[in-house]
Amino acid sequence: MNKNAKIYVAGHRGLVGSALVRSLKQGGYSNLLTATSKELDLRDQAAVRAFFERERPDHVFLAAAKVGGILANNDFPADFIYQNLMIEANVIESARLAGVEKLLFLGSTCIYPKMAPQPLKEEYLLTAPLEPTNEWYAVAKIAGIKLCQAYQRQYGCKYISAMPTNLYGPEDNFDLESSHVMPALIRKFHEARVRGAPTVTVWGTGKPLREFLHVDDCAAACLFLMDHYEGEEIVNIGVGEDLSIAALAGLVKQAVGFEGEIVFDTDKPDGTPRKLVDVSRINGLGWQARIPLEEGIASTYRWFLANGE
Ligand code: GFB
Repeated sequence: MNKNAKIYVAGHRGLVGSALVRSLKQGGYSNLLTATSKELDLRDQAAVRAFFERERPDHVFLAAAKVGGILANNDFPADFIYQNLMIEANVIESARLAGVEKLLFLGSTCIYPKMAPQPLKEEYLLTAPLEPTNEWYAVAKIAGIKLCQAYQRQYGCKYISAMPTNLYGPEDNFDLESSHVMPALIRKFHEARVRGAPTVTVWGTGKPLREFLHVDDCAAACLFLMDHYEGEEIVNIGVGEDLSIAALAGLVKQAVGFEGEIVFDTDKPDGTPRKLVDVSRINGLGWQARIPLEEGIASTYRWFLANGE
């Protein structure tokens, strides 16, 4: 990307979008384009077309999405499939019509089959059934991947797709009902310590395995791919290591300084048993994650103390 290129970050107030804006600013990109959801409803086709027609960005990072943790995905299937399909279709088609040079679409590792071999290689996409708690979101994200691939084939558009593993970091959603596990645990352990509560409840059995990538690493990977990748195939973004939810709870407990017990609520869903990505494609291109998990948890907790409470 040219330093003066006009770069549109869709979803700039979210976890990934805000990290992209930070990274782009740090990298000296000064011509950034953003719009809040009040200014531009990405589900509104006419509004999105008019925005692209008027603004004509050179590059687009498509980080806008309806997202949430395991319970939100399970409880609001219509919101997750409809809103994501609309956002992707509107942005991708409008980008083509406005002559956008390059677009990066952000997917998720829940696009892979529930029982796929681990680590998850990019070619496992669409080889077996999805995890039921998030199949609505996953189907929408798979449609986004297929839009990019179809636009490459039919129109020669340089639209690429990246699949980040579970992300965490500043600007995350810390609402206990709709959030992902990392922000939920940070908040639960913090509040329990402050209240002097004897226990913290962790959902599920604690046995599922997950991989966690700091969102600043994810943003760095996205900028890297925008500059160095043009293929039709999707690219995983991750660290290549995972841990159990029980082990994660232990790390967050330690970072927060909670001294009570951890209790597991097995009435809550576990979701997919394991989700570890194979990072050989992105490593082979020349990019690697840098932020160790303990350091990332500590800095995210500091951010929560300063902003999130
Ligand atoms: O992060 P999470 O909601 O999403 O949950 P998924 C991961 C694991 O942590 C599950 C457990 O096994 C949860 O049961 N967990 C334990 C908790 N305590 C908590 C808690 O307090 N809150 C939450 N949220 N989980 C999502 C998908 O799956 O991952 C999305 O639903 C997306 O579509 C996202 O792909 C990255 O990793 O299970």
